[in-house]
Amino acid sequence: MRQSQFRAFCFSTGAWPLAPEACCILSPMPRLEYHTAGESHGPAVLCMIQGLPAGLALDDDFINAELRRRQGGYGRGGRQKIETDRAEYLSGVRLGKTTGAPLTVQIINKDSRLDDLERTPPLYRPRPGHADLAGSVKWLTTDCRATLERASARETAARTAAGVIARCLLKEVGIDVFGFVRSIHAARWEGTVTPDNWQSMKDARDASDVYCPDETTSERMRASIRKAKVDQDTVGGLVEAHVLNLPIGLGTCVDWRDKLDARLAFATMGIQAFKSVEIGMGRDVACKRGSEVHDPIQFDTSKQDSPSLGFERNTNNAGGLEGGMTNGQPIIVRGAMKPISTLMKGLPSVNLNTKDAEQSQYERSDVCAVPAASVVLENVVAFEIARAVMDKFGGDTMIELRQRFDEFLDLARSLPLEPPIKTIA
Ligand code: EPS
Repeated sequence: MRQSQFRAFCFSTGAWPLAPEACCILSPMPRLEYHTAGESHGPAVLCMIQGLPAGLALDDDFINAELRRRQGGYGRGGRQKIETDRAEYLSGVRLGKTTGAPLTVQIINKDSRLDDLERTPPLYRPRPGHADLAGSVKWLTTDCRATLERASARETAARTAAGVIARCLLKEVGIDVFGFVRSIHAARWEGTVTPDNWQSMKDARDASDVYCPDETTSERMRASIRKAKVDQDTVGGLVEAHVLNLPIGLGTCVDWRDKLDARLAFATMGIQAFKSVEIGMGRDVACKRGSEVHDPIQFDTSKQDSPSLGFERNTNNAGGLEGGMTNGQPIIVRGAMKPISTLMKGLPSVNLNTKDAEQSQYERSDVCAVPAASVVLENVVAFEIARAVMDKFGGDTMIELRQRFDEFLDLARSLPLEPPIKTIA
């Protein structure tokens, strides 16, 4: 059994055919995975990634540029003027390349003041929509501070770092990811992103401080954020990530846990303040007929050498995923972020010590973090794609990964590998 098959067997059955220690010996590469740690006003936020192959060159300019982009966007509060997020490696990197050992990234919090009670006081009046109330009861306290410090979207800096590192791996096999803001409050861009126009859309997005590729819609988005600020209110929106140049067959239809759409939905819903996720046409499929939803298949010999192998579609309502697997079209993931739950004017709440009706406590916050959320989505999606790449092609080293990736495409292009089975008429 190949190492990647062996790992897949262990994961899909949940049962170890041998003692777990023996599995570690047979399977030295853990599955690509990451954990984060850190509080918003603690000393740092961190992520630890395991399962990265050795020999992956880390593009620090790219990684730090994405961290800076996540800090930006019109509608942010005062915190981002304090922070200068940068990835610092604590393990798993030597001379700019991964070693194959667990990789730890640290992002320093300059606004570190967790134990300073004057600047970081207890919070007894929970904000509706925030983790405050549920967390304080869960941990049997009336002070919501510890909950909110960990629940804070500051943690997405660590997840962005993990995702950008995964993108360094994806770039090596030609896969690109592009994220942008589709809407903020009522201002929505109706344009289409395709494999032919995404590069120019990316330039347009980068010229917009709300990370939307269309300037007219960007202006309406800014106006909506300005108005919310004047009203001491907040606004949410829709963000979208497209993954391009994917080979067919990442993910699986065999086990529901590893269906790629399921993994993407899980990762998207894990982003702070996200309340829904859609793939491709999303919820609109429910009110259409099959003939209006499913993307007809054609074969284009001129595209035989592309990762789609020439199997083309004029539409992409499936968002690049059929049966939990990539189908050669771009993946399209859309997430809805609710308005930030910290309102300057507060919302009706209860003092957890007295049970008296009081307005929720105000904490410095953002009016709108949808642009930042588009960067987070882009990168958490990238991590899931990188995991699917590693699941299918595996390898302790980047050399093996690239070789297996190319070999698979050669085999797939050579189909049929056996003469078709003759059927009785
Ligand atoms: C957040 C509150 C604000 C945001 C923070 C998320 O932090 P502070 O209370 O320090 O002003 O700025 O987001 C970040 C720090 C970040 O880097 O994205 C919250 O309550 O979720």
